[in-house]
Amino acid sequence: MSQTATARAHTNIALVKYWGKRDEALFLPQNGSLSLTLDALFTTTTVHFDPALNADVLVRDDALREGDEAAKVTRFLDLVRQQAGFTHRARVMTRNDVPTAAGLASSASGFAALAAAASRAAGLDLSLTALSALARQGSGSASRSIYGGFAEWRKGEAPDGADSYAVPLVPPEHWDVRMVVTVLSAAPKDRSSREGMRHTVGTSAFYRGWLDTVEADLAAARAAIAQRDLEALGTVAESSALKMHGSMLGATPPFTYWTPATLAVMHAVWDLRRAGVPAWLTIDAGPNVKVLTSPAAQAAVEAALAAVPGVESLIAAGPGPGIRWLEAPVLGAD
Ligand code: 2P0
Repeated sequence: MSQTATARAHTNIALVKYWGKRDEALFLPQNGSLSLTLDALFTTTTVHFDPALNADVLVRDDALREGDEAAKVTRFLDLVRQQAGFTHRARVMTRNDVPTAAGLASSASGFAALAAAASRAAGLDLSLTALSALARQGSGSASRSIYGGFAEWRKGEAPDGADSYAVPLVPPEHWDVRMVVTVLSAAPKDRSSREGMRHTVGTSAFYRGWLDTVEADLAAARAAIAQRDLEALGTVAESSALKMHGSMLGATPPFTYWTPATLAVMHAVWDLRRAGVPAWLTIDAGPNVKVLTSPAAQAAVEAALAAVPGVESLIAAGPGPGIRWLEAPVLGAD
């Protein structure tokens, strides 16, 4: 076996959201989702299986990581070791190329890169489909970061998760859209997406309503992407995000990831639209608002968002590539 491999994966933003699991252990979702992979935000990871190690070692962004974060990586590597049929421990070195303080979840790019690097280092030659199903078991949204451009995670029906993986819809060259991410000055989220979705599935009076419209939203998003219809895609993306966040307001007790600055940015986006600028919002399990727009309108959107009180910085991204294996390793602290 090769023992060492390096891979890079880009993060993705869901336009039709994943919110809720039907199987927590296997990371099987209640609903399908659809996303855009971004060029500007990515994770690069080297995995080295070493028979001399007694335990896995995780170095992220030049610092040794322990506790929950390392435990999740070990749990994931156990899946790879099981498939490969050996028990060697690994040294994992990973680097997040995400602008400082972006406050963006890196679990999608992180587990996609880890799946690609660890499987290759273990000598497994997985198809992209198998790689997506593997990445899913680190973090659901990671299943979609295997592919560039637009991708859809099919929820599947099988109890063992065999048919729950992402498929590519169109490559990045198909359509140049932009996503402008607002980085808000806010306290870090106090409820993980994992816990937030569990609480919503278990207690929300609106959860059934959330599920009821997902299939139609997926169909509308697929058609909009095929036709490069930004208004149609933006409309369904904004609707999906707001329905997801509405389901949290229906939970017992209710909760939200929004802050006053979140709401201020939402109003700024709606003002832009009223002024004829193509801009639609989406929000994940945190306060930051992401705005879908066109290359031509990007400057106007950035100017308007930068002027909203509470917006600390902006990150603009376009469609990015899928998983790649690299020659050079990530060098971590010894
Ligand atoms: C998504 N989110 O579709 C949704 C929308 C956040 C809101 O996937 O528990 O880190 O690891 O499967 O993938 C973030 O949750 O959750 C997420 P787990 P994940 O992008």
